[in-house]
Amino acid sequence: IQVNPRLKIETFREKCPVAAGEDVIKGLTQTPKTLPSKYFYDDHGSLLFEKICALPEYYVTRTETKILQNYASEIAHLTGPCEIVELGSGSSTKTRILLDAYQELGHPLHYLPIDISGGILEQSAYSLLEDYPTLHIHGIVSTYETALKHLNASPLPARMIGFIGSTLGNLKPDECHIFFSHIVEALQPGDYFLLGADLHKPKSILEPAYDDSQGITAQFNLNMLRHLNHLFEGDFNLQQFEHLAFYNETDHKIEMHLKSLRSQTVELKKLNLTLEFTAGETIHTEISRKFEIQQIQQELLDFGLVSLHTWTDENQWLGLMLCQL
Ligand code: AVI
Repeated sequence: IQVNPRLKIETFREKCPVAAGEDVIKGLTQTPKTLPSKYFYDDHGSLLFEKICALPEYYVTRTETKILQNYASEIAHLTGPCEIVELGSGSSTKTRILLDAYQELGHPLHYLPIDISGGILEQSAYSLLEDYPTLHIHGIVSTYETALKHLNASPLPARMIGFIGSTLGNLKPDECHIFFSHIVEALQPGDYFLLGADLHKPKSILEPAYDDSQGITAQFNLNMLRHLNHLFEGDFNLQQFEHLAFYNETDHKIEMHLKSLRSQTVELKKLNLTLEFTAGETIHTEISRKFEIQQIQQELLDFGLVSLHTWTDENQWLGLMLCQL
């Protein structure tokens, strides 16, 4: 029961677990085996990701937070009053910096967080409502694609879709194009897209960020197997897989894999799937691409998104781009 008149949360679930698992079957029956990175994010995975964001080696969150702290008021001045939609909102920590900037200008606050993990979305929504007395929240628990299709007209003169945290890097080039087309469909002419992108940098910075000394990223990667066990009655033994992360310098991307430590058989009962692993065989669980600003600006332009301004940090490790349709 939702009792707060300033809060509405909608959930769009995929129809049935077996249909939802078609991508798992496809990924695990091909060679080399792969899994979609969306399966990182059950509630536990989302909490582990929050921990990653606070790791000393994981520069992404810290750097983007600094950029937002320095330039959120410029963003609010450029867009004027607008509904803030956030894809992959998680704990909405960085969004507070934007909300503060819009609040300071006296703009009405309408926030539409979208996250696949309902627990973290709801928790952060309640905490935001306490801290921002004029804020209205309409949350959507679903995949980005589904949520973008269900957006109603913005309650304010404009809408800004935020995709920060460099999650763009987790999409393959063809997925990126499909994603941009969904973004454009959810915007009206004059609306905004705020995109955070992780930029090229030395391997010596990148690899520790995805293979940290406390082993939190390893837990995050392995949690995908626990999540699949839960969803599809599986029997992955997490002790028998190991986290691997390395920078592929040719394609400018971090690759994460899970390596089978021995030959073993794994069953996912609900999917009617029996899998054989050889010792050393890997499952590719994530890519995290690193970009050049001009390359993304050109891609965005191909979708009619004109870059208004790009902000960066002192090391030029991250770019935050504001575009307009
Ligand atoms: C969510 N995404 C931007 C993170 C990244 O950096 O690619 C996911 C992540 N994977 C391992 N560490 C963090």
